Amino acid sequence: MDAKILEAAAERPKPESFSPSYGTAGFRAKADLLSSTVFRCGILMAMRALKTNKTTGICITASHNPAPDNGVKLVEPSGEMLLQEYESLADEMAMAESPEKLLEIVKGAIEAENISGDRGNCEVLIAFDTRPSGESLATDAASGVECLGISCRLLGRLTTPQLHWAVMRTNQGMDPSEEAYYELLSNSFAVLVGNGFEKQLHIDCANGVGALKLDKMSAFLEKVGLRVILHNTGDGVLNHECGSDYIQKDKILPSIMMDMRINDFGCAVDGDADRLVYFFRKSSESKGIVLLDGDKIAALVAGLLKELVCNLPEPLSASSIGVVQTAYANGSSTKYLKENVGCHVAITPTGVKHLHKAAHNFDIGIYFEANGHGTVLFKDNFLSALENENCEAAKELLAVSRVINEAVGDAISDILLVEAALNKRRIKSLSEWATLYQDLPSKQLKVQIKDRSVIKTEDAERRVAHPKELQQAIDEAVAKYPGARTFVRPSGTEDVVRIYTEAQSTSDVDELGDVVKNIVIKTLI
Ligand code: G16
Repeated sequence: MDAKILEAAAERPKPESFSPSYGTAGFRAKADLLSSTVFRCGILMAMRALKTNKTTGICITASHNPAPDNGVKLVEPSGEMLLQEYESLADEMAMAESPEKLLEIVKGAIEAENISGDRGNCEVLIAFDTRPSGESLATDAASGVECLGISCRLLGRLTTPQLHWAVMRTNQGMDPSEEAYYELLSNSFAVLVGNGFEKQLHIDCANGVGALKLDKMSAFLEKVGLRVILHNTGDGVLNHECGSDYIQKDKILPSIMMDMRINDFGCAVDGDADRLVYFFRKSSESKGIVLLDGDKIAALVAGLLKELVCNLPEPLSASSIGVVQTAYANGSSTKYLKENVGCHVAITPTGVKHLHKAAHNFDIGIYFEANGHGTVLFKDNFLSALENENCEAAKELLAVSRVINEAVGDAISDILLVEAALNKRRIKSLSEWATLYQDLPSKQLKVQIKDRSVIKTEDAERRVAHPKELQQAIDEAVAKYPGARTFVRPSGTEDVVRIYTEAQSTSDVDELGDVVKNIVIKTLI
């Protein structure tokens, strides 16, 4: 192992001025900086496979980031993201300045973790998205895995959630193939919507890997009555003026979709198809859209699941349902979930890794970030209890648990969940869904500063803990706008500081957003 690591690491030196840091969802940077980082992640995930004697995964993607970026998402044997306790080891390995230093860290970790040489069931699955740099970075990751003497399987292009799903299924001893994914999801969807379902859905694929996979899946979906019309399928630039991040932040229809009619159902995924938002056109003259974001998806799904749980016999009807949100959740959605749906609401910092963990605290844990990243988790003993029930509600809850990708937020599986929920709740149009509650006006801005890591946050990122004068100035500004809310946090995926404002009117939101942006610039630039 020692010679292999020294030799392979020397072939992929860490660029001198590059300081990789494990962020919200793994490492991200300009693709040409990442060879050393990804190689080292290969070693780390081989160590996790050896430690657990199971299959782990690596996905080469920068998700919603611009095309020249790339990144790496790391997958535990459960199919979930890398356990947070290993993030500092990932940072240490990525930052090692020389092959010798890297080897010292790896040997130290192997000893501390008591990792044996037993290679029984170990394997690492590796996939990549459509970025041009994907394949060669996947080869770097594979070299890292092979340094520890275990095998890896290159699965080619997959969406991030498909890779998470394949890892989870492999460790469950179930068929992890793409074919099995399409079959399970569409068959479970059919159980939920029954015969005679007919629907047409426009999907903005962000010019990403989702286009390839939705195209493959379309035949399966057509059989169960869902006809998908795919846009931004790869001819344009990845995530550029298209995809879920663009639609959510700019609320504008991508030019290529101007043929959509006002009553058409539209949705958009991001570059690696782990986020989903829905939308419809405001008018046939303008490019403006009405957005149904992750908060609206959570409200729709929570309503359905609550109804199904209420229809179960006692004591199952008292099972806990919780929705996990972040500070970005619109205040109206939180109020609606608590007061109208009647479920628990928990707030965590941004990042699926935090929401996913909190969702495990409920029998049914629903989590969606406003940006459309989310899924539903079911406790194992709750599912076992459902297996022993013969009622319709139990059968439908089991079908929901199969439609959904419990490993991680998955736009493809979430489309089926949304469509099933609209069907079950007899919601006929997106405008009807939009009226479940009225969003408070809100806005997101980005500012680039010299070093965003100087900002430290607290209270689930709702307040700045450091620098203190930044929060003081924000408090003074927000106090002038009744019912307003604002927060500032450093992004963990892009080199920007994000600013969120919410207020009673659009003019207040615009004004307060600008005020806070100036405060950030004045305090930190
Ligand atoms: C990733 C994470 C999400 C997070 C988003 C933005 O999404 O998986 O949980 O909301 O980054 O994070 P930040 O505001 O720190 O940049 P994706 O879709 O890019 O993988």
